[in-house]
Order: sequence, then C-alpha cells, then structure tokens
Amino acid sequence: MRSINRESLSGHRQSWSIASRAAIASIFIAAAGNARAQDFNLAPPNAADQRPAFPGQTRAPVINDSIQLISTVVAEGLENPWGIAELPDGGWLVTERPGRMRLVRSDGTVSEPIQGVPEVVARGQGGLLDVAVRDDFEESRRVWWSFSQPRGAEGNATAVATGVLSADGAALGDVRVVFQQQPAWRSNNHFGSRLVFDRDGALFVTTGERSQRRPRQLAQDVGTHLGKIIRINPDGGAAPGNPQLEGGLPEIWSFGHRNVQAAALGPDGALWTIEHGPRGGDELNRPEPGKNYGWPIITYGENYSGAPIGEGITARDGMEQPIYYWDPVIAPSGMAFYDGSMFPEWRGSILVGGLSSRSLVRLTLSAGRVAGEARYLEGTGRIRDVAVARDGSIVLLTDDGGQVLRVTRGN
Ligand SMILES: [Ca+2]
Repeated sequence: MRSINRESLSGHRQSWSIASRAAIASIFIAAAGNARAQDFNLAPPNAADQRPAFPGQTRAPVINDSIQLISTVVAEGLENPWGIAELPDGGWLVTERPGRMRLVRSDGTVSEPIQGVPEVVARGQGGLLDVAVRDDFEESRRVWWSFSQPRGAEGNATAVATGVLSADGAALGDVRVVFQQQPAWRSNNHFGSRLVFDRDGALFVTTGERSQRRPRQLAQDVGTHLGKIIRINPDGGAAPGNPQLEGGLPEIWSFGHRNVQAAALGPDGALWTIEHGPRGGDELNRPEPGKNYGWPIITYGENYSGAPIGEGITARDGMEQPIYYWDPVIAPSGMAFYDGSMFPEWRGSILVGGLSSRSLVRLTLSAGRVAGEARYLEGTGRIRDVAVARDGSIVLLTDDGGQVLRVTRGN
C-alpha cells in the first residue's frame, strides 16, 4: 500500500499520476473455471466447531459458470479508491480514501481533485469513503458522501455530507454535514460505511463499532450510532418510518452490527448488507427495522488470535441469524444486485467485492436464502467497490491497484 502523499492531502496535483488507459486497455480474460472455482470451498474453516443454524447458511454449492469475463482497465493511479457512483453522462464519481473525490469520465480521463470536500481523518481504515447520487442528479447535481470526520479531542467518527457539483465538475458547493455518528472515539478502524437510497427517498448509512473492546459493546446500545444501520432524510434528521426503539436514537434502523462496508437495495426494495465479521464470520443480512443482528453477543467465527468472541455462541433468542456467512472470510467491501442486460443469467445475483479473497464473489438467491456461490477474476487485487453500469457491464475499484476496471462479457 502506498503511503499517504502529503502534498496530495493539501489538494495539489500529485506528481505520480493518474493515467488513463481507456484506449490501450490492458485486458485479461478469466473463465469462472470449474476446477479452480472449487478451491474456495475446500479451504478449512476457521471455527471448525461451529455449526450453521440452517442448511446452506455457509459454504453454498459452488456455481459452475462457463461465462468468460473480460476485465479492462478504465483508469489507474488512484490512491485507495473506495466508492464509486455512476453519473447520467456515463462518467463516474470516485473517492480516494486519503480525502479526494474525482470525476472519471467515460473515456477514462481522470479529473483533478474536486474542490470543497471537507477534511477527513485519513488513518487506518478511515478517510473519504462512499459516494452516492440520486436519479435526479442531472437537474440537482447533488452528491452525498461518507467520511471519517475529525472531532477534536474526542477522536473521530463516521459522518455524511452533501453538496452540489458545479457544472464543470471542478467543485462542490453548498456543502452541509447531514449525519454525525455519536459518540466519537479515538480509533482508526471500523467506520463502515456505505450509502444507499431507498424507494421512499430516505438514505441508509451503514456504520461500524470502532473495533476496540469498549466501543464494540456499544453495537448493542441503541443510545449510540455505533454498529448500526442508520436511516435519515437526505438533508438530515431521522427518516419517517424508522422503528421507535426504547431509549433509542431516532436515526437507527437496526443494530448489533460490526463493520458494514457493503450495502445495496435488492429487487425486493429492501436493504441488504454485508459486514466484516471476525475471522470466519463475514455475514450477509437483510436488516429489518428495529432488529438486533447480534454483534458482539452472537457471531460466527472467532478473534484473529483464535480466542472466542464473548461466550463463543452463535445463536440467541431475540437476535437475528445472518442469511449467509463466510468461513473462511472474504473481507467484503462493496456490493450490487445484478440487474443488467449483459449477463442475463446473473440477474438477481448479488455481486460482492472481496478484499482478502481478491476476487469478485457472486451469490445466487432462492426463496430469500443463498443457493450458490462463484468467484471470478481471482488475483485481480483487493476489490473495494462493485457497481453495475447502465450498459450491464460491471465496474470494480481495486484498493491496492488503484484502478477502475470494467468487466464485460467474453462469450
Ligand atoms: Ca450478526
């Protein structure tokens, strides 16, 4: 991983550069091979003594898929790109974790950093995180983004801001912070966060529980925003329709989450999320209002030291089971439901970015549960975000490679 470029943090042009390689794309073709695709389900589990709550909750059957994928580099030289949002003209807004947002045009040209992004805490897992626009972007030019916000002596916390992108794309104006996670903590980890608009126009914000032993417990405390799914109005404040939890903050949708770095609206109109679990416990949920997703009381997996999490239990009354979990983990970041025309066989599938799996993961669903799993583009790098473009191609960000990749069909 590159060290943070001090000059670039102050908003000046980086000298090492952004290159556009749309014209001379580097391409590789990867079949979702049969024999190799089996490998991931042969790896031994981390928590071998734990049992799923129902068949298919983990290690779903491997999908044998003969589709060939072509991966083309659209742009590269970005520093830890984290979130991507497609614009109506076919271009993209892309964040870089150290604190910059750029436009990547459809021809692969990468802009200078967009001016007007507030200061972020670019340490550990923190920095400038997700970015989102709504369907009315062409008229409103309004953008939302999440970030690790400095909070002085109290530390830092996840926040969400919105602003209007100038006609030339060079600057954000009318910038306002619309959500501030409480309390702040002195931690550089577990900020979440993904932004997803629902069909009522409310904005979901996923968070984390800041990782350390003390704030971790606050995932169960509905008087805080740590380890929660948040649902707000786009201009701030709790969204109508949120659950009323006793003693709870009004922005909370669901609680008991660890570090949610993947979220998308499903074809059912519901929010689906994927969170980083402990070792052997990454999980897929469909968070319902007011429900408790268990962390850190129940979970699959174990501490990275090998010690159990809490009492080492995986189920308890009043706490929800994940729809699916990975053991071993994939380190999930970024997800999308595939709804395009280029891969009609994949419609309804969930696509997930894998940081540690260094692959694109696809899950098929049946009756609300996971029916199969496939992995593609193994070795591409740490995939940080996944999006489906209007033409049905799939767009990926690689954290370590600093690339925007477009995945199209080879057969
Ligand atoms: Ca859970």
